[in-house]
Amino acid sequence: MKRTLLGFFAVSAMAAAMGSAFAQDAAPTLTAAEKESAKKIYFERCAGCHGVLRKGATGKNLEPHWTKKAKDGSMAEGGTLKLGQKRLEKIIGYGTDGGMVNFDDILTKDEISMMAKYVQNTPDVPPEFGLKDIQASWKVLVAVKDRPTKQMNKFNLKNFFSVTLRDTGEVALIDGDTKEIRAIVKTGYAVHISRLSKSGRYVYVVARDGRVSLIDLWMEKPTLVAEIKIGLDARSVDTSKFKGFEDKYAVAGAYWPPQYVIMDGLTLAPLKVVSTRGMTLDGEYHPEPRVASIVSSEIKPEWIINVKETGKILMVDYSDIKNLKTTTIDSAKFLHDGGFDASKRYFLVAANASNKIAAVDTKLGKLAALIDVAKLPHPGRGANFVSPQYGPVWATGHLGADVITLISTPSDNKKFAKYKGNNWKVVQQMKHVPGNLFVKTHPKSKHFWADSPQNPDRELAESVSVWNMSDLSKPTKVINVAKDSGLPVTKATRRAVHPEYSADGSEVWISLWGGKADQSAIVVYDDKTLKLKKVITDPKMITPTGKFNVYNTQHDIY
Ligand code: DHE
Repeated sequence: MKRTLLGFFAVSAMAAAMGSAFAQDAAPTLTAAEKESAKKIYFERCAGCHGVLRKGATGKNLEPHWTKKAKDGSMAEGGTLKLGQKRLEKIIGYGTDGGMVNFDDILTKDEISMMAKYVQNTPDVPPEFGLKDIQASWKVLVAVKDRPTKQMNKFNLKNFFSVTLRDTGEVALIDGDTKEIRAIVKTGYAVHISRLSKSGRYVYVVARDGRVSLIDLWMEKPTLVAEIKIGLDARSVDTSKFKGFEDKYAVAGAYWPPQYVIMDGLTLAPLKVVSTRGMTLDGEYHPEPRVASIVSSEIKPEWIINVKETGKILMVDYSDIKNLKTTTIDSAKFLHDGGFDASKRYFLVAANASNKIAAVDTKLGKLAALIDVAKLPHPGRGANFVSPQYGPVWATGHLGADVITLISTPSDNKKFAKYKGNNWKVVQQMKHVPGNLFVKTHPKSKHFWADSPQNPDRELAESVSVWNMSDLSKPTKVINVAKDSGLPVTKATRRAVHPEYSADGSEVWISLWGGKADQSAIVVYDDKTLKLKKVITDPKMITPTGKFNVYNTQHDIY
């Protein structure tokens, strides 16, 4: 059986059927086939928020001590009513006010009932995936000596976009100047994000099945040159960006097993695996502290690695990986995504289930501030601009609140000295709608873009909002991207997601994330006029989500 999280799910379903040590206590029973199918759905749809071991993070704890009703009617710890079959079915079907989305349009009634039963059973523990397994999965498809020594194509690579085609497990490399798809590269299951090497030559892609893919943009056609699996479930990847270490190392973080892996930047050869298991901020042992976002400092040879469940931010010094030095910064629990401020000295990360933003001073290796914000902050990498009233700010949107939060960030520029007293304070909340995932602006733009793909209202989920920097009190325009695309209306909501700028800041690209069986599109707007410029679509354009412009990603421009 293949070593994948899904493979594990299949094995343990068989074991359950055979009445082995995997057998559960007196929870609702499932047939072996149901259990297998429930595990697959749990991994694909639920584990990201609730954790493989169901200990809870962005989503609630789903262990039997509180999902399963007790015969004697006793309450869970803290006096909470235990959930039970009916309540679970309602939650899965219709979602919650706490931000969980409804699944009644994705799962059938029977599947919802099966999932409600499944989560009342004891979670199974998937296998480890150490250096031997990682090594065995490693493939170099084009050796470094066989790669070109100069760019072999005439493309303007700076304005390429690496686009996640989520449900086909591919990325599309799209030429930003001509809008042509130059290559589609097979990556991994439910591919997640792309990051760029410091030189801008290599694209690193991470998929949810733990696969990291390395694409060389200098070849005649962008080509996959190496791949590896760093775990069974992963979300983050980055490279070494400090002077003298350009393109030398890559690092990727896994959700399962909870670990990060340091690799050779040119071949992905695995060099070191580091576990993130350990104590939370509360001093309790956690078996599944997952690696969330990773960013690469340009002012020190360090990666900033955010460990979700422990609430600890690791500053990992890669200048000597045999003697790895790590500064551990306590922040707040359930760290998720984040990005640098405009100076690139400070890194701001959402502790989303704690409704906080943690700001790290990467120069001093210390927490600079812990800022209370509205419910479920979700910045992506955030957005930096100079507010006419408050000076330099970093912005985050929220999944669970109808605002965009602006936080004042420090600056060495004397002209901003008068704003110093505001630093690390929430200086403004711009009115938006809940269900926002990503915000974006560009140093050359006067506009600020925010999506709302998780909003339950179809029209809002299919639209984006744009503000003019001179008046942030309300959006100047709400653009219905699905309508603009001209694509036929389908059963599935076509979520408008992840605004991304072209290298020169003149265009904004929005993904229209439709159903798996539907053709989707990327819709391009002129940033000055906010007018539709181009709809990029193709039969192969299935479920586009994140888009990563080479120049902007390489230089952390957002
Ligand atoms: Fe993401 C970034 C985790 C679901 C699109 N997402 C991130 C990061 C993490 C994360 C930890 C930061 C990576 C970094 O910077 O190194 N995402 C998770 C989840 O755990 C979650 C909630 C559930 C899951 O099971 O995966 C999840 N993410 C999604 C989606 O459903 C999205 C909307 C569509 C998709 O393609 O899967 C999605 N996530 C993205 C994107 C980014 C991202 C586009 C990068 C934003 C950026 O501009 O950098």
